[in-house]
Amino acid sequence: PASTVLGYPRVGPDRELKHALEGYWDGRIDRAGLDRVGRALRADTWHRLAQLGLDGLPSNTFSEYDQVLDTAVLVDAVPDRFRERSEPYFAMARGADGVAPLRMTKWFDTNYHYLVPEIGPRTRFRLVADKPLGEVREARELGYETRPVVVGPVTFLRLAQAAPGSPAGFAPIDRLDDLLDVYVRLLTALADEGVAWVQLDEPVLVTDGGSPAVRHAYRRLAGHGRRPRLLVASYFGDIADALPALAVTAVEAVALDLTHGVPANVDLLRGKTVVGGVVSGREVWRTDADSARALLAGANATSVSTSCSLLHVPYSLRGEDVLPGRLAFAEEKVAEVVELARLGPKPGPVPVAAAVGGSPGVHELRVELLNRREGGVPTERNGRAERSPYEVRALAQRDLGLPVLPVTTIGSFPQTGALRAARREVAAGARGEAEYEELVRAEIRRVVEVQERLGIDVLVHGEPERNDMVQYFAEHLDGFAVTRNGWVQSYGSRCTRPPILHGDVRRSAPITVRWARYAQSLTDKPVKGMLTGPVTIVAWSFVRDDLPLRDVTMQVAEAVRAEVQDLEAAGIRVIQVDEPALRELLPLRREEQAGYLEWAVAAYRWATGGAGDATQIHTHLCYSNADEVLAAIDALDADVTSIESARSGTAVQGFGRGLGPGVYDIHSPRIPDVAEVTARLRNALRHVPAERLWVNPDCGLKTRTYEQVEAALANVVAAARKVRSVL
Ligand code: THG
Ligand code: ZN
Repeated sequence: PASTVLGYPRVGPDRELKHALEGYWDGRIDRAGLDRVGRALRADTWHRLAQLGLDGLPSNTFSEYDQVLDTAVLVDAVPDRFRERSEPYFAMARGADGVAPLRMTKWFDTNYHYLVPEIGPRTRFRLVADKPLGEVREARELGYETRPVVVGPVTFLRLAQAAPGSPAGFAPIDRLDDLLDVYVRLLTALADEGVAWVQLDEPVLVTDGGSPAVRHAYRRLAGHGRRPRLLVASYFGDIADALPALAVTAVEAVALDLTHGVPANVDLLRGKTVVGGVVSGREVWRTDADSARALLAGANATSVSTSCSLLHVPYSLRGEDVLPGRLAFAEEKVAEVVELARLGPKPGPVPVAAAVGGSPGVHELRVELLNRREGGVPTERNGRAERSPYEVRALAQRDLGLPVLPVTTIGSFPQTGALRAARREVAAGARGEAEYEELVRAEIRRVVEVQERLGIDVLVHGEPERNDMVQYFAEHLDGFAVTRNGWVQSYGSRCTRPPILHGDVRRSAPITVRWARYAQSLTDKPVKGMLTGPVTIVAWSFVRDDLPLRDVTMQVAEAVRAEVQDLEAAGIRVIQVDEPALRELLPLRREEQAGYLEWAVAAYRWATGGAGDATQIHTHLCYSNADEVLAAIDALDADVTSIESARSGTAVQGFGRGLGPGVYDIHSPRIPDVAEVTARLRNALRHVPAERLWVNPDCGLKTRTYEQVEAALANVVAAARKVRSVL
């Protein structure tokens, strides 16, 4: 069989693209300098893939920001407000003075974010094909024939949103035929260039619906005479439902994500090339060759590939000493693909899930203990048995002495360059722990002082000791490993280093308590303890696959629960347990969603349910598309919920407890004025009674500067006081 991969990381093995982009945005390097970095990264990728022995090399997998944005620009779906900008591309991604960027949201159930195209009835599609053609030519100059990768038309439109001002009932997918005209032109242009294969990515195939649009789109595209051969790539799930729709089209090849099993109706693809995605592009465990070969045999696969793009894993294990012999990052995965192609399919038992991830022999105890004690996942009743109903808790929390419309922040304060540098020095052994600790304490003093001066009601310590809200906890819990350089792109130039949850999770000592206690010692106002919730910790880690995710999450919940109880014992009266990833893990198929939400909510309630009634539990969730999980957010039963709504404008209502809709958007450097915040509060009061309304920004402040934060929060406090005075 032939070997290929559906895509590759692009930020650079040492985040070269990140540094170049940020340098370019800050004016430290020019366009030519940025182009040079991109060109070198693309060349290195093709050389490396070829050197590893891969047959089919992809191109157009590079992006200066995001592949969906690239596709929008490719078809000229550029909203008018960006057209006059000097650089519409980056203006769409990041905004420009006075012009709001495109909305950003999660790419399916991954931690990658794409930019949401705005498509209206009058969007004029037009082919601007330089990027895919450019990459094909660039590779050719280096001696490589490549298969350009483009987001498919159905996925593109399904991920788009209706442009502002579109008539009611309009949906971007209504424009499919117009968009297909442009894709036909693209195929012609690629054929003229002598391109043999093109890959169209259609991950929407694994979600509910979309089959009629897919059938229509690929009948039309495959029916067009002058075109390269078509590989339609599905990933992130099983496409059984949509498979018949593709099968009746003349596309030459279909890529299947076999890590989710072999579709029952795979025989319908007879006569087409089946590209078997058996090496996970999402996980970091080494691939079990026997299982992979059995999957290839079961799917009649004639090519071997990754399950999805390798964008979601780090570049390579070089320089890492983590979990020796058990992991594969992008480069190692390419080698696996090449080796599996050499070995070929081999009939055998098809595994339900390749169980190679966990630490052998350590799975036991905790989950079983938990199961025995709780009768499975703690039930609603069990969860609730620990804390009284909200009304009772609210009474017990009265002595916190808060005013109406209390003002608080989401948790993090600006991360200064000095702190980041100090952490690097500690890691390199160039700076002592004690010195670092004093630096952190000094920062906490500063954050507390700022908040007292501004008149905030519930203070935070600012999280100066944390690199990342998940990584930090992973570094302090047993069962996790962390990498030195395992960066994965999250959006644009931003990356995270996902920890690897490989064994049973245990908390051997309190993690955050001393920082919270120190901050509380500096003020008479309540200081909020800050924790990351169990669902988010597993969502943003690479997780062992030998246990159900539910059980792994419950182990993490147990650790968080212990931390909650220790914070409470240390005199912390308000504890926030964030769950920004609750929506992200929602299964792509509706039939699996209720089951997930049940255990996700149970894990959260287990984590927080050990707190007494007098302890006020807060939670925070990011992202505007929380609508599908609103009932679950409510079921978390937190005393106060803060939620991002500044950017989307949605009013969250119907919650029977405290609610803090974000009063301004922290993702932009803009300072909101008092009138604007006042208007938002007045608007919120139409949906939320005053005694339950909280006042806060819509997310953490770590990506902002102190100057911006102080100016914005001063206006927030002034607005809260103004509205209070007339209540
Ligand atoms: N942590 C993790 N995943 C996340 C977020 C997070 N996923 C969703 C959302 N938040 C993504 N947002 C960001 C915002 C900023 C950064 C990364 C993801 C960021 N990263 C630093 C960078 O790229 O320079 C590196 C941070 C570090 O040192 O670890 O600024 O908050 N896990
Ligand atoms: Zn947030």
